[in-house]
Amino acid sequence: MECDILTLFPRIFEGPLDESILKRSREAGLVKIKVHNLRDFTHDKHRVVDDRPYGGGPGMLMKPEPIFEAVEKLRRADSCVVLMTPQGAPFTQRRAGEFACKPHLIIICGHYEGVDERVREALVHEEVSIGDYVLTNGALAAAVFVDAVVRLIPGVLGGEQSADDDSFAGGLLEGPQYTRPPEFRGMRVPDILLSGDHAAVAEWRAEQARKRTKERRPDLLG
Ligand code: JFB
Repeated sequence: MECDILTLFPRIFEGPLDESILKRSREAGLVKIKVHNLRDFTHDKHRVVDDRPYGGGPGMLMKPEPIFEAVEKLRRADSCVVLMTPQGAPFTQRRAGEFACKPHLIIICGHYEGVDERVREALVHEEVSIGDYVLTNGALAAAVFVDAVVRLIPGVLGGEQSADDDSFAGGLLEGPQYTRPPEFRGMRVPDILLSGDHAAVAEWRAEQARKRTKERRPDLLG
């Protein structure tokens, strides 16, 4: 997969994209992520990317010209252009899996109060929101989006960390998990996990997952 990210704050991506799984999958060539500064697509002396909204109101909007110039330079016939916005469709594990199948993503991070509507009309295929809370801009949302999508690309997770085992993958939350030692500060690991009975362990885990999901996220049970 190739992924081009358009932002006014390219440095926000330096941390998340250069660590751990994302770093390794980039080095292995499984994903090619490029971060572009939208100011590089301006032509005026002050590299202006924002302007005041017609009709008045507080705050500034992103001007259409730098975004159009960037997208028209980067896009191909098979590109999917995504806009991060609080008005977007909720981003879910299912959506992440759909985006992981796209050969080329162009992600527009909004800033200020948002983008000129003509960007949506003419360039954007999908509008996405990572959740019902308010961020200061779209860059952190895009970093979350890319993280969730890239780890679903075949080969990105090693055999040991399979995406199939994740919370949500089976539509349920994961139950409790333990590692050594078998007793820590008087707290015991459940005997069944030490029993070596794989069928019994699987049944216990399934039951714990159902119980935890019912308690914490009954909405997931439908
Ligand atoms: C995304 C953004 C802003 C208008 C503008 C661009 N789940 C999410 N919350 N907030 C955002 C998001 C996503 N995806 C988000 C892009 C922009 C927020 N802002 C700031 C906040 C409220 N209303 C500008």
